[in-house]
Amino acid sequence: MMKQPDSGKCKGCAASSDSKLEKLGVKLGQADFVVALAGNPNTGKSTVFNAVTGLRQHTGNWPGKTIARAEGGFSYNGKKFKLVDLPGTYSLLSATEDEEVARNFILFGRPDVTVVVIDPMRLERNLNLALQVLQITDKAIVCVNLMDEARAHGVSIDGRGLARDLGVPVVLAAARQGEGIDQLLTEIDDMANGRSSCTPHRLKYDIPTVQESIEELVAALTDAFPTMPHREWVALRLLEGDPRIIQAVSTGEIGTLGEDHVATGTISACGN
Ligand SMILES: Nc1nc2c(ncn2[C@@H]2O[C@H](COP(=O)(O)OP(=O)(O)OP(=O)(O)O)[C@@H](O)[C@H]2O)c(=O)[nH]1
Ligand SMILES: [Mg+2]
Repeated sequence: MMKQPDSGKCKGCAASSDSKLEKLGVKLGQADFVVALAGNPNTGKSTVFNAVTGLRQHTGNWPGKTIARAEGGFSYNGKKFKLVDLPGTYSLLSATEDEEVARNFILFGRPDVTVVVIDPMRLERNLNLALQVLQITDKAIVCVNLMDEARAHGVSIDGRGLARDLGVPVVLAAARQGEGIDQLLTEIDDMANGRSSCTPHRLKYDIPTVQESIEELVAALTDAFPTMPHREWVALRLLEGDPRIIQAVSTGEIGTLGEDHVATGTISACGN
């Protein structure tokens, strides 16, 4: 069992940052930053989304509730943030229809910050997605939600140790009670504005032949899709034979996945 960290923030501290938060609902206008909420199903992403935007995106205690992107806004410290609530996904490699919405936005939607919401009672499975996200971005925050349930089950989380091992900020939260939301907003604000930097844990592909093949594919992808982000990730999927990615590359769709998702963003949440 891991040691309970001294996170430095508590339920009672919310007032200090509440004054900096303005929930904008769907009335956002031009945002300064885009923040994605990613995570396994049922970890509380929509609950975080609602707490911060004031919207009422559907939540429930069964998996798979969010099936399309929902967008809402908030202002914090004078900057406007668009928050994107994504369907739950176990992996960036899996591709049911809902998961593809999440994966396409994380990879090609160019979020300024990606918050990965994880369940402390299913750490191993949840960290799989977190580590995949850390492979592709150094602007990520891990939010360990459902901490009230974890405590009730005698599970404690060493937030500082996890942050050190992952190389990104970790926030412990119980979003339904508003616990940890203030600290999450501070971390998002710091990261979006470049006041915090991180060095995420990354796997290295140091087998020379694999590395050479990746470099060759990245060069070809750069020629074909000069503005596409995460070309190394796409190259790895091509090497693995991911059928959906092979199809998207051969049809050229891969170059527009991010644009599609920005253009067709769904505002499925309802205002207060
Ligand atoms: N006890 C407790 N329950 C929570 C907390 N956060 C969310 N929940 C509950 O967990 C359930 C799932 O929450 P959602 O916000 O819908 O989870 P989600 O990650 O959006 O789920 P998907 O859209 O299916 O991926 C709901 O019943 C929430 O009320 C929390 O911090 N503590
Ligand atoms: Mg949801």
